[in-house]
Amino acid sequence: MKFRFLTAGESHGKSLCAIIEGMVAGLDISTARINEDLKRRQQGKGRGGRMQIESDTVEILSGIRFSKTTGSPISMLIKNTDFENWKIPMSVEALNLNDPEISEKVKEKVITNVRPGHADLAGALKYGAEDIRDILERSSARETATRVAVGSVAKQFLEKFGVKTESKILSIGGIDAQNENAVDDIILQAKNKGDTLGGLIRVYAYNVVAGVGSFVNWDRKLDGNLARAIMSIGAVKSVEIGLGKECAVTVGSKMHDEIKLENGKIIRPTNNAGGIEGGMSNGEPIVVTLAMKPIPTMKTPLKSVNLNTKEAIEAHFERSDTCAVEACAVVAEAMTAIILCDEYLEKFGGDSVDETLTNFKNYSLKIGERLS
Ligand code: EPS
Repeated sequence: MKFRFLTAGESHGKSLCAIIEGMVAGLDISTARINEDLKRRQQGKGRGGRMQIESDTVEILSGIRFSKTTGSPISMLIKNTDFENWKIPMSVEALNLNDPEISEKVKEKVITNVRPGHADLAGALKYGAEDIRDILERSSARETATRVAVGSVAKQFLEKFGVKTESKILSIGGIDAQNENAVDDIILQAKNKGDTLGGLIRVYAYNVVAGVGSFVNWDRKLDGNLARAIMSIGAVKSVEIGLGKECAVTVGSKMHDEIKLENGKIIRPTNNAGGIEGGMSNGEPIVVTLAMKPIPTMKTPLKSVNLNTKEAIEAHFERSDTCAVEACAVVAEAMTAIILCDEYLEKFGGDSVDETLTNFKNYSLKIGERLS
């Protein structure tokens, strides 16, 4: 992996942050573009109260000078405005719990009622947490804001190579997204019932050059790397490439995309492969479809247990979104861009964007000759 990143930060901690390593030097980065993507992630039908509090913007701390990358690690910060209300229960320093006022504020935010569908139960068992907040804070989807910021840097790199990523909502709660009124209705119904909704999202990457990824070993396969990246988004439960699971009920003659000649050029009239064959891009648009589950934090909670007292209780609820499918689409776009950015850097190498572009142009010329 050439382009890599780590994120840190809790949902109600002081801030979220990310460090990117491996971005080449000399790439123009627009902070405004990063902020546009962050804003897109905050929008969408069915979002909850937290998004009213936050207006996510990035502060770049390193790796960029006069708007250009230097080749050094890029570090970025996104502040949690809500932290103002969480200073005591999210304190980094040990607190004087003998002070009744402080102790009360800490106790108020202790969670012992594990939420089905979230990281709470397994996380508490794994890390030995008695207060589930230690698990909830980091497993919260708030972390995806940092991924969107990293994804925006990846997108700005990919644009130099003509690659564009895009996402589309296919359905929400089983309703075709084109039927906007019905979608609005179903979200309102779910909200009134204290329930939540998931949906189907499709991500496209256009103009990806053929030959990115490889068939020679499992961990170099582009589809494998994309699937892992998309599946790593908290609420995602399935990832499909191209025709996806339909391939299981489609005969080979209808499944595979024929290779034809048109005016002496090699073309593919169909794209059931979703732009990936043999773990490599084949020059057609890359098409990834993902299913997002309904958010497990519900106003009308499911039955659960108190992990400390073993009493039957209702799962914890603080605040949640009824539906965050539109936000998830922006995150999925970001993860797709991150993987493609890494693959481009792997294939074309270099330490400055000019060097990477020169390598890319040479390769494109060569394959262009073979395809026409
Ligand atoms: C989110 C921030 C969270 C939630 C949501 C997504 O903020 P808070 O917990 O303060 O309401 O709104 O995350 C979840 C519901 C979850 O279960 O992870 C965000 O920034 O996208």
